[in-house]
Amino acid sequence: MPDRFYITTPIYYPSDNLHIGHSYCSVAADTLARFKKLTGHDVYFLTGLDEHGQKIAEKAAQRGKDPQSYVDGIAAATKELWRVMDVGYDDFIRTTEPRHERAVQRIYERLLATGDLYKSEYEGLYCTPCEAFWTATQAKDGLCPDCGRPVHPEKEESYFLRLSKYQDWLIEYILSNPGFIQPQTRANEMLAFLRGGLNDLCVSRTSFSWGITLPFDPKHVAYVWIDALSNYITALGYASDNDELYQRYWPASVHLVGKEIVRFHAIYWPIMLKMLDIPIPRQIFGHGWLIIDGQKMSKSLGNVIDPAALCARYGSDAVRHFLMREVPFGADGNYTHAALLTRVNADLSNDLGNLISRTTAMVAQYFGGTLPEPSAITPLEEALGARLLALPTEVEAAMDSLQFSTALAAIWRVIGECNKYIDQTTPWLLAKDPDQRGRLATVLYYLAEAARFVAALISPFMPRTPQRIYDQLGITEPELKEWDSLKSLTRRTVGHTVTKGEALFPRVDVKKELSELTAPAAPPEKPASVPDEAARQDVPAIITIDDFEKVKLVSAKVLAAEKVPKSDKLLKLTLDDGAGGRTVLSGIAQWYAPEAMVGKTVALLANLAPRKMRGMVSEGMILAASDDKGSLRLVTLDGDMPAGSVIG
Ligand code: ME8
Repeated sequence: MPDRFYITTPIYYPSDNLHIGHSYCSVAADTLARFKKLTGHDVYFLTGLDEHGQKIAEKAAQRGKDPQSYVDGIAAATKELWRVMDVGYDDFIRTTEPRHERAVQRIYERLLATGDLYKSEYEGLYCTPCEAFWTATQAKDGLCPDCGRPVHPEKEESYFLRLSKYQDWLIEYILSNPGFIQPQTRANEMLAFLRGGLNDLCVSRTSFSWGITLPFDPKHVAYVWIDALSNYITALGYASDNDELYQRYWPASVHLVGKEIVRFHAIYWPIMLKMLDIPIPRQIFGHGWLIIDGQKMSKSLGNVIDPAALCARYGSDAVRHFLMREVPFGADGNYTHAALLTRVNADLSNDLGNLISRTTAMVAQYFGGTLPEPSAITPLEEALGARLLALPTEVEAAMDSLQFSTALAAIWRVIGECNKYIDQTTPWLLAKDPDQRGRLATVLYYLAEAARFVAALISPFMPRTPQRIYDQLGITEPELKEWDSLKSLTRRTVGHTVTKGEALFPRVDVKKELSELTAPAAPPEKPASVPDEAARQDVPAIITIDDFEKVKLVSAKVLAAEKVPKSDKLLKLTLDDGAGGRTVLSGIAQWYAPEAMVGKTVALLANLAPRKMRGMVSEGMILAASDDKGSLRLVTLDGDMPAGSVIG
């Protein structure tokens, strides 16, 4: 019986269309799922959307929609994105589906029956974007420790999970199962968190209704994280009439998650499962973030990259290859268009493209397009053959520890060796000497075999390219594309019709692409009649006074100002904000000399998430008016006011 492999991505918040950071995890999960299928496992791959919670309800209201139709729109766009990126999931679960809602209600009932779920009262500081409660010590300066946005006090009668009871069990489990939380740094963080002591977790809300109603107390809706985590079992039919998939695939082999949500998966989720007497997942892997200019991508910072646009330009295989090759899985990595384009040219167009085009062109030219039978081999072929036969094991070892970039690096080392082998064997010289016909045949046969190995091994990463390689090599037999066919070199390819096709990855003009990619998008054409939903989404939404109250504007006095080294635009301002002072970097250097700033009283957006720029942290933003002709004037106060006076 094949080994079972159940892999999941987080279910994403449909608070906006997904960006390349989200697709990073989905591409990793898809790649691993495909690799496990290739190596003969019985694979199940789950993804989906986390559609409940206050944040989604607020977002829908901002867009003037009811939550369900809002999330329906994002769900359709997400499925389309996965289609474009070849993310071939087996199931896509949405937490608003009745199958999920019913099962979550059963889960709450079962938790209540165990006595580990109880009713009490909660008071704390709540971060709406993260849907998480914090203590005052955790939320320093009133800001969420996870996302840096402001928290607000919230008090409610709630249900709690008795996490504290399972703290020691979990510590013990993590210590005796080193593979459970990976990479190891994340396990260490979780152990430190657990040793700090677990508070019981508040798992119901009465302050909003966009959630799953608790069947035994309908004033309450399920805490969005319990609702969300449950997806990994509800999608398999847990607590339903048909739990065949659950019986077959649970426990999950690996939950892939971003590093900031490891805590939910490695602490709350296993404890919740333990309470339910369900086996816990075999592994939680916390990957790093794709960073832009030192910051996590986010719609509100306006630095998101749309993966669909990149796929349309360079092909999804190129984008997938970049995502899996550029950064070791687990670490953070900077995203730049230049790095993507360099990968396209160096790895795909040069290394891989050249190997395939040189091999197929030479078979076409020297053997009329029929792959010849090899004759005697030399130490060069012996070495290349040994490298090819060792490669699948090397790739599998890297994949088993989720080191996608190591696996690709190993494949590309062999591609490099093949290109070197062409230079060493100089087939174009062999072709001139009729006595070397056998030698030439051997060289081209080995190259064609190398191309076959490479095609199969890259297939989990780049699902489209292998078929293009097989077409050129004339390989139609499914068995010659399988994992087992990589256990030996085969003669079955001899006699195949080989054709030189189009270049797999045409070279890109980096300079031209960069200028086009960074140019602002053309304004959308105005619809002739009623604006459609998409067009309407770009119009700033009408906000209520409650929305405005989230913005903390205060007067601040500029104590010192200086130019930021190596920047034409930025001034570093030291401000008295009436609360101990802060530093703000402001892009006003073209309009204001540093000395002209000192002594001014400005309007400060005080609760903006801190932002790293040029190695410094800017803690807020000062307000200014600008026009489209390039003028800019600061907003200052009409008269004297103490620093820290509230504006609004
Ligand atoms: O946390 N780079 O949803 P989410 C890499 N609904 N990964 C990134 C990223 C980036 N720039 N930006 C986001 C949630 N992600 C919950 C999950 S699961 C039961 C519930 C990753 O949409 C992020 O790290 O905020 C996380 O793993 C995932 O996208 C979903 O984030």
